[in-house]
Amino acid sequence: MLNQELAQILSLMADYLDMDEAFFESRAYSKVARVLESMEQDVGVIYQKGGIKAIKQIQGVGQGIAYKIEEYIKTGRVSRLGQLKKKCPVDLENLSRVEGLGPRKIKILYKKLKIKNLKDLGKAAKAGKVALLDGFGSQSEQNILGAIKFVKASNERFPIGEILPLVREIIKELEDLPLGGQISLAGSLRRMKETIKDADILITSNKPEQVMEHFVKIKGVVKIWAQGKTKSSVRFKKGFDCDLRVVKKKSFGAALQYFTGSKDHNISTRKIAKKKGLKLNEYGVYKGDRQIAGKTEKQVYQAIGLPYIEPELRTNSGEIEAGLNNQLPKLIGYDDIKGDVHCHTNWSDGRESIKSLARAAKKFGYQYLAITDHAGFLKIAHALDEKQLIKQMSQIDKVNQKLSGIKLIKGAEVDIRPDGSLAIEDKVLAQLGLVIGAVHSMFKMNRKDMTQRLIKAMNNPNLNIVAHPTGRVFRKRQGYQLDWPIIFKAAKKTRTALEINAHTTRLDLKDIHIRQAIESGVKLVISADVHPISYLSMVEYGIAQARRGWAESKDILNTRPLKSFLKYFE
Ligand code: DGT
Ligand code: CA
Repeated sequence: MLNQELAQILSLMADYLDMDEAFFESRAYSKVARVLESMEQDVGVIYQKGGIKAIKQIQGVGQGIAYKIEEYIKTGRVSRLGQLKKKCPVDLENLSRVEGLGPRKIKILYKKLKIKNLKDLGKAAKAGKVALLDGFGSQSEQNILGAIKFVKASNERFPIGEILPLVREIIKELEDLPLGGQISLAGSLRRMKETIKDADILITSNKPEQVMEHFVKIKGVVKIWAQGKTKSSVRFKKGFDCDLRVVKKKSFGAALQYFTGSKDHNISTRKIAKKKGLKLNEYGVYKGDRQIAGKTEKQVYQAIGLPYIEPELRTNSGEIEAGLNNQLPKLIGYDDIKGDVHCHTNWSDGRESIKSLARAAKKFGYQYLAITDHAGFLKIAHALDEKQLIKQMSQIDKVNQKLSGIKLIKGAEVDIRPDGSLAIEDKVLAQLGLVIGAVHSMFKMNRKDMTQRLIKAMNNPNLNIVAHPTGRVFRKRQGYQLDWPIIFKAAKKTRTALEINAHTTRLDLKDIHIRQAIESGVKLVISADVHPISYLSMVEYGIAQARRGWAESKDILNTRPLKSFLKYFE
């Protein structure tokens, strides 16, 4: 996790340097930030083993940056960042999250209007002062006002991918204690909700004081809100809180049910218990004063007349009724995906060669992998043109011959132009085994035009999958609006699958759209939009998203073996 922290800091430094017009240095910092983001090995470990010399071996790292990295590993801070902030005292972290604002525009806002933070920006925009600046205008002012709201709202919650790995480490530390008994995640994390406010953990132990003593000292704790015998609450450096509760063995299931929530699900389950003349609370299910269930969740549900309900379904959106009628879906399992169908290599903006990505995917347990580098006009992602695609296809053929145990599909992620046409000639697309289409430009089209854009693309017989269908990016971009019933109808008719993009910054489609898509008979795929190898494991978040959308294995095409996966598109 040190890699991600450092990447964030270096990239923030790059922005400050950019504002300071140290463009060359800025580029160097942001390059290293990107390298760290996707590096497999932990920088901390590299430093431990080989010191500063080993740090300098990391791609793009020169003397200066190496010392900054060392300073951060040793002290948890980089003093140069403080100096840069002093020189230009603006809240770049939040301001640059406003869509359309980069370091240069932020500098103009600071120089001309003394805008330092979101609050200043909101005030100035409301007063119409921003529109008057060169390079802004009234449309841009309106966009800024909308974007501020979005940033403020997304500041309150973290994408699950930023929190779950950390909390798993915390749980592992607690598990390693010779003091604990059973332990489990609870709350929104256990429900695998796409964003998380705070983490909840339950544990059984007959030495609660010692458990708590250890918990509040775990690495990364920056504040102790409360330390008690049954509940402690701390803040982690990353900025989120974590509650740990010690519960009795005989109540573990009931506590788990209660603290997993959601609150609305709990209200419904309690009502059901009441109807049966029972009482359900965090200690158990009671008939009068007698506990009739509580040790396991399954028993708790059973006692009130329900089958076990998977945490991802607990949102009070029909799961209770389905449970009562024995109509709960048999959710797709976390091991059901047979291959990733959206992968980038170093032919475009990925990091790996075709071969090494294939090997990693085989090791990950996959039977197949679609190589879908960017193709069309997306320059920043080094999109391939027709000629390069043809060249790549023959390369993939060669690699396929040498591989065993995994098959590569020749594919591409093609830009969908604003008019809905695909940015690669049809006769080349027709030679590919899998064509993904994606919107990478003109995000601000209105609902009707964007819907038409996608419909036209889906009507191209060469298109198989629409990637990240709403284009939303956490903390960066709200998705564009679509007319869903029309999209689903066209997807079904043209046998176009919609993607559940599992990348933690996307999670696109959302759960509600997944559920509607399935009800409309649309097939889906789950893919991790693999760039570096480490992304492969992000598939878990996509599966969680699918489960929250009530998806079964049969709804997700890449749970099928290769042949029948491809057959759907014939
Ligand atoms: P979050 O933290 O906003 O991402 O979402 P949760 O679901 O983790 O919410 P949190 O941490 O406030 O509470 C954890 C669980 O505790 C919640 O899912 C259900 C339960 N809970 C909390 N407050 C209440 C309440 O007022 N009534 C009931 N029935 N359950 C509650
Ligand atoms: Ca919580």
